Amino acid sequence: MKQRLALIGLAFLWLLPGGHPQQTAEDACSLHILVPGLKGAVGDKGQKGGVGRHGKVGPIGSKGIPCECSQLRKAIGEMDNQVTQLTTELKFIKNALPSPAAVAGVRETDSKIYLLVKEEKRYVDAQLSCQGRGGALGMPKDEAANGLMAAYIAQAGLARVFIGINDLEREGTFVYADRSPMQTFSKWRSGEPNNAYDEEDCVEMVASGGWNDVACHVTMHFLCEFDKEHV
Ligand code: MMA
Ligand code: CA
Repeated sequence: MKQRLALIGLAFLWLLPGGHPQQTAEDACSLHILVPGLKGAVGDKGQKGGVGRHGKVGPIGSKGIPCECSQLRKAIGEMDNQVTQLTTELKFIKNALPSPAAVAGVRETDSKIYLLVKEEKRYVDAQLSCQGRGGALGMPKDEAANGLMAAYIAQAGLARVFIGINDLEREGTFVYADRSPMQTFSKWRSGEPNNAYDEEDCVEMVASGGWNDVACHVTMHFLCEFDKEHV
C-alpha cells in the first residue's frame, strides 16, 4: 500500500509543470518571453529573471527562469510600447474622425490635440460636435495655445472659427466652455468684446489669433481640442 501511494505521488510530481524533467532550456526561454516578459515591458515584474543557464525549470510565471533573452525581451518591450501608443492613436481616430468633416490634419502639443472641423455649425452644435468626438471647443488659455490655434486656422486658409469661450450665462463675464473663468490671459481684438446688436455671447478666433464676440446663432467652422490622457 505504501509503495502504491509513493508511485502515485511520483507520477503526480512528474505531471506538475515545474517538475517536468525533459523540458529544455529553450522551452523555458520561450515560456519566459511569452509570459512574464510581456508584463515586464509595461513596467512591473518580469525583468529580473536569470538565475543560471542550467537551473531547474520553474512553473509558468515564476521568476528566475534560466536563459539569456534580454535582447528579445527588450525588443518585445519596445513593441509593446508601440502597441500601446498605436492603440491610443487609433482610439482617437475612430472616436474623433468618423464624420464627413473635411479635416485639415491635426495639431498637437505634449498634452493636447487640436482638430479643425470644416463644417459650418452654430456655437452650441459646434460644441456638441466636439464633445461627441470626445473633446471640447478649443480653449486658448495661454499664448502658446492661442498661437498654435491661430497658425492652424491661417494654414487651413480660414478667416474665423468658433472657439470655446462665451458669456451666455452672465452678460459681460466670459468663461471657457469648460466653465473655467478667464484668467489673466486674453486675446480680444481692439474694441472687443462689444456685444454688437446686444446679441454677441459667443467667441470666434480670427486667423491672426485675435478674439471677437459674435452671435451664437451664426454658423462657421470650429476648432476642437482633446486631452491626450482622455483620448
Ligand atoms: C464688426 C464688429 C464686431 C462684430 C461684428 C459682427 C466686423 O466686425 O462690430 O465686434 O462682432 O461686426 O458681425
Ligand atoms: Ca464683437
